Amino acid sequence: MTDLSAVKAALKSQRIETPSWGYGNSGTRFKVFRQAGVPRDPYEKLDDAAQVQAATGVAPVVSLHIPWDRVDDFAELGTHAKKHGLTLGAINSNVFQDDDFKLGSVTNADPAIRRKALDHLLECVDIMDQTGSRDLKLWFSDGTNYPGQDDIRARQDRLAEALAAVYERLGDDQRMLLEYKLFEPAFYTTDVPDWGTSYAHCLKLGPKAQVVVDTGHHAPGTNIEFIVAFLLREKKLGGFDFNSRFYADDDLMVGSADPFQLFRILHEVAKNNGLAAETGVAFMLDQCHNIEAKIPAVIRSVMNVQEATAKALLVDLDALTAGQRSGDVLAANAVLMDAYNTDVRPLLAEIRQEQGLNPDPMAAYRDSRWQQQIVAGRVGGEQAGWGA
Ligand code: LRH
Ligand code: MN
Ligand code: MN
Repeated sequence: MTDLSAVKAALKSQRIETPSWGYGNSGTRFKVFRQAGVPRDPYEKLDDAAQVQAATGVAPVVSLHIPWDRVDDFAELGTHAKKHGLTLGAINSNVFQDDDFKLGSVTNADPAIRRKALDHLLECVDIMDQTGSRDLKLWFSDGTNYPGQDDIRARQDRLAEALAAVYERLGDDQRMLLEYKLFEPAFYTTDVPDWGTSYAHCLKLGPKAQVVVDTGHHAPGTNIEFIVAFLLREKKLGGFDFNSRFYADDDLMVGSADPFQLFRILHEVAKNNGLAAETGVAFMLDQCHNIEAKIPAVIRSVMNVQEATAKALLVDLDALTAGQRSGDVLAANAVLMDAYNTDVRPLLAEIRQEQGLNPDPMAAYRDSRWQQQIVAGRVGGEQAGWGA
C-alpha cells in the first residue's frame, strides 16, 4: 500500500527549475516567430517565472544562460529574484555561439581559442559566486563534421584539461554538471556524445562533477530510465534538462511526445531516492516555446513533470518487489501500469488547494491577467537568446 501523505509531501516539496530562455523569443532553424509581451531583459524573465511559481507553487528556481542573461550586477538580479520568491539556479555556459568556436571550444586545436572558452567557463563560476547558484551546466557543441577533420583522441585530452581547470575553480558547495548530446550541431563526431563519455570524465574529476541528462539528447529508442538508474546507483546523476523528443532535440514541452517514458524515468528517480533534496537531483526544464504561448507552456510543462512524478510515487513498491522476486513478470508489469494509468489530476488539485493555490494552474494564470499586462506594457527592446 502506498502512503498517501508521504506522496503528497514529496509532491509538495519537489522543485522544478524553469529556464530563463523558455520565456523569451527563440528560434527554430527557420524563423523566430516573435510574440508580443516577451521579456526584454533577464529581470523581466524573472517576472514571468514568478507567474509560473504563483500558479504552480513548485517552480521557485530559474536557470540562467550566459551570455543571454548577462547583467551588470548579478547580486542585484539575485535580489530581484528574491523579491519575487525566486532563487537563481544553474548557470548555463555558452561556448557555442561565437564565430571563434566554429571548430570547437575547449577541444579546439588552437590553444588561444581553448583559452577563450575556458575563460568563459571560469567567468560562469564567478557569476555563480554572485548569484549563489549551486550548479554550472556545461554543454559543448564541439565535434567534427568530416572524418579526418581533427584527432578524436586529442580532443578528449583537451576536453579533460579544460574540465579539470573548471573543477579546480569550484567552491565547496558548487557542482559542475556535464551534459551530453548525441549529435547536432556536429554530425560526424561529437566530443561528449553520450552518458558514458560524460560519466567517465565526471568520475575522473571527482564528486563535484555529475552527469546531466537532457531527455532530448538521445537516439530514438534509447532507454533513458536505464541511464537514470545506473547514474543514481553511482551517485552521478546531477539532474535533468527536461524536454521532449519527437525526432531529435526539439526542446518542446516535456511529456508531450511520450508521457509514459517520463513516468518510467521518474519511477527510477522516485524508487532510488532521487526526489529527496539531499540526493541533489535538479529537475530543470530546457525548452523553447516557438508557436505556443510561453508562460502557459512552462506551466503546462511543470504540470506534466508533476503528473509523472505523482504516478511514479503511486507505484506500489512492495507489490512490485514481490512480483519481481517471484519472477511473476505480468504481475510486476501490472503494478507499474496500474500506477501509470491512474488519473492523478484530482490528487494534484487537492494538493494545490492544501497549499492555498488554485487547483488549476492554467486557470490561475488566465485569471491573473498577467498576459494582457505584459502585452500592453512591454513595448520596444529586444532580448538575447537562441536565434532571437
Ligand atoms: C543544447 C542545450 C544545452 C544548452 C541549451 C540551450 O542543445 O540542451 O543545454 O545550454 O540547449
Ligand atoms: Mn539541455
Ligand atoms: Mn538540447
